Amino acid sequence: MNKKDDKNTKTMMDPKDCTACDSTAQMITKARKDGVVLAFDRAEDMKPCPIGADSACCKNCFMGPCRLNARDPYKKVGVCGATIDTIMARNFARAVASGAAAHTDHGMAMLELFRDVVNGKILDYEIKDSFKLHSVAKSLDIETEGRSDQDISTDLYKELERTYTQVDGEMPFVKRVPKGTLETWRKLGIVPRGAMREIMEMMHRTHIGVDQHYENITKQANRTALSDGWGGSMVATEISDILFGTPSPVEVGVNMGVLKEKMVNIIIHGHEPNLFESMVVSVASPTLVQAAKDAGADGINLVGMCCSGAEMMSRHGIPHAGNFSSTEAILVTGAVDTMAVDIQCIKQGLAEVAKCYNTPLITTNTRAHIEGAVHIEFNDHLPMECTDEIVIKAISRFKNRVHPIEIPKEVKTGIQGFSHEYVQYMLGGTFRGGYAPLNENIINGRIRGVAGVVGCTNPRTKQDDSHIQLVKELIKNDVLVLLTGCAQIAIAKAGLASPEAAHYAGPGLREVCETVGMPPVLGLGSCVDNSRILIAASAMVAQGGLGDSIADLPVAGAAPEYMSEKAISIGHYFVASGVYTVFGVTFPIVENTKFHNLLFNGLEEQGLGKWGFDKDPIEMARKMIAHIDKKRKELGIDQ
Ligand code: XCC
Ligand code: SF4
Repeated sequence: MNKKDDKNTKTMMDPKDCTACDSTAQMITKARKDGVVLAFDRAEDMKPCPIGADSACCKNCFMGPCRLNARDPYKKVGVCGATIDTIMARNFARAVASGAAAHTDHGMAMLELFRDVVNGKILDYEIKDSFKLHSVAKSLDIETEGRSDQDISTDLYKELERTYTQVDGEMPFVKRVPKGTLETWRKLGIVPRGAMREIMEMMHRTHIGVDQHYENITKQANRTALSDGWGGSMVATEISDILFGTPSPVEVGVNMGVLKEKMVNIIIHGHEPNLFESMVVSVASPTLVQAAKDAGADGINLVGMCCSGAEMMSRHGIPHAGNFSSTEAILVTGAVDTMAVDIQCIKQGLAEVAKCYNTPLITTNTRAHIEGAVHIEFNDHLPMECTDEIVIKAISRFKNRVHPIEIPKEVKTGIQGFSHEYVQYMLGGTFRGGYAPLNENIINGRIRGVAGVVGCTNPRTKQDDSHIQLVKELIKNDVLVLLTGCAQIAIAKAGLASPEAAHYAGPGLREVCETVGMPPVLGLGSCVDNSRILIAASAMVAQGGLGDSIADLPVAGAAPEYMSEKAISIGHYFVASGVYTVFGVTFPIVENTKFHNLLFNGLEEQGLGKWGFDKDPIEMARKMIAHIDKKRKELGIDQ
């Protein structure tokens, strides 16, 4: 049952403590008035199991589940004899495998789409960015001179298919890894072969009675995570750019105020851009626009949420209504005429909330059905069959709106759409005698370092709040911030994505922002677009003056409000690529154990990056800045 019972009413948290987003707070209040329960309330009701939270519980076989005591972690072992380190390492590795599988399967779907566009089996999409096609092909040593896009694409498909299917050797995009980083991986034996093999081996090794040394389990977790960052995710990003266009800066409005009372409002929420791309075509169809007008609407208003929203916002300037923690809340406006979803981060709770407001919730992907939702399968070969149907459902809901509408007014406008190519063009490009401008600005200290702030929002912590505090503290200290996913949306809602936000930056970063006309934070897109940060980091190494591996760079990463296994995979591929990466909210580990020491120190001693954890965003910033300063010192640029 979704309607709350009376006994819950007393203990409810003030909406202002649930979220830093005024729109979402307004909708939490309305939901409670309407008797509708959201994830914020369920989070209060659902106390996490403390043993599970510490990852001290194993249920990998049916002699268990075995629960160890986090306060005295070495006192007990599981029925099979597994120690706390084995149990935590296996749990962590399985989270990496699941997150990597999600990105890899998404990337594979994009690659299959690309294949069928190239061989002429799919006619509704085309190669939009031939320049990008050529540059990706060149980066993989595919001959491009004097060849047709068709021939280059055929070779590129064959090459990238190895990302998934190869059983031995090195993945194609390993060619982009800086020399020093690659040497370390080769020495450690963690260069990813093929994503399917790495994920399969990870699942095998974490089965009862296989790999029972936390160091060896972590070694395969490194390889699996790298197969995501430099494999599945990177393929998803690069192929999506080739098919749909590489993002470049665009001004766009973010937050629930992008809904329009007098229009048919359609929200697309999920991760794969093809559904959304076809929606753009459907909502422009003169027949459907006319149908909307006949139903009394001014037109059709298409907006995005979560990651496919972030991608479409970056590529096409499509308005974005909010991040993960706002997806149920926005339905409470009563103004959403249809929400259509594909894969990942789609709360099952949406079905009940949608029902309360008579909003059709439409699932579209064969991999992701939800009980109580309408399923209209999206087929790449006939995409409009699904997307037209979504529009028709939305128009009919508009006509039959029964609920009063309350749309929060907030919209913040900012600049989005910074692909790694654009970052390089803006801050790199031509060499001025010495190093490229980004490197030059880092060397001369105007920019102290670069931070990637990424990841989800999580109802276990005040929505957006840690993102905002962390980013403000970083830019105040002259750290340039790159953003993706729900973090990017949190920062956009706070108004920090506009060039005017440069006044929050320290004097050095402010000067750079004012010269270039850019905001102090650069939004790069969705979760898979974290691969853009890897490419940007590789470019920084290639442009010289900052060492020969990613681990040498004055950079750091953070996911202050993460919640998904994908975030663990992303965090771990940054760590394995050489980046100090700090997470917030919670960390699935018992402190003062060997496995903890490996993640938080040992990996760095092997030449990789390392994990960090802090609940307090200002402390988190302090740790990241200290790391950046340490790297500057090692590079001899700490004047
Ligand atoms: Fe999901 Fe990608 Fe996390 Fe947002 S940030 S909650 S994973 S939508 Ni990528
Ligand atoms: Fe218990 Fe070992 Fe089975 Fe895990 S694998 S549930 S520790 S017996």
